[in-house]
Amino acid sequence: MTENFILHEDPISGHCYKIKLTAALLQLPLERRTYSIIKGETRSPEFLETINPNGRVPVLQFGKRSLTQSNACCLWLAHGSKLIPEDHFAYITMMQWLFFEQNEHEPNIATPRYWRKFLGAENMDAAQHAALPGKYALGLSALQVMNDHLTHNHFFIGRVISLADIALYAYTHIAGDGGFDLSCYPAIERWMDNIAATPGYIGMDC
Ligand SMILES: N[C@@H](CCC(=O)N[C@@H](CS)C(=O)NCC(=O)O)C(=O)O
Repeated sequence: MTENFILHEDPISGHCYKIKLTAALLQLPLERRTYSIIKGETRSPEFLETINPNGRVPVLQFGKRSLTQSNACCLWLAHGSKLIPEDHFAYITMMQWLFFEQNEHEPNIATPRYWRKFLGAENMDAAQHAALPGKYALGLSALQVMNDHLTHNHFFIGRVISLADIALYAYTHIAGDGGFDLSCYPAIERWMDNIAATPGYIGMDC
């Protein structure tokens, strides 16, 4: 792939990190344009008009085209690479974990991190305080599902790293910021070490 990629991002975002990690593992250059979610910069009229009418990052731009949704951006970057299994069942299984990440993992693990680390308990409204216990319970359940799977698997799809690992690693490795204790999940801890040992790995820079 020879396109010039521009990533519109906020460094505090795990979703944006997924794309940077994918590009790093594939040695794809990525130009980064940063915005502050906390300052509302993705909601400015200019951002809404020229970058993403949905007011969110990440946005991956290439030529006249662009994509939103972190996992879609990773799929575009990794097309035809070793990060996407060739076998059809393995491919669909990878997609299954990407949907799990968006539906069951991220809403319950990333959101408490954002509220605790960036918003602060004193700035959370009543609805957020009320939602927190339910999010913790569902977050713990998602981590248990991951730990059970990884007890018998090196990576999410057998022995080879794929986008399923990248997508789930992004908010798992910083789940402690949201109050989750990862030492209760030894298979997840081993898996995170395996990812960090992958050639080309980069950490999250916030
Ligand atoms: N499902 C989307 C989530 C995108 C998202 O929620 N982005 C957050 C940052 S992690 C954002 O831009 N929030 C700013 C806002 O909503 O104003 C993805 O995977 O990319």
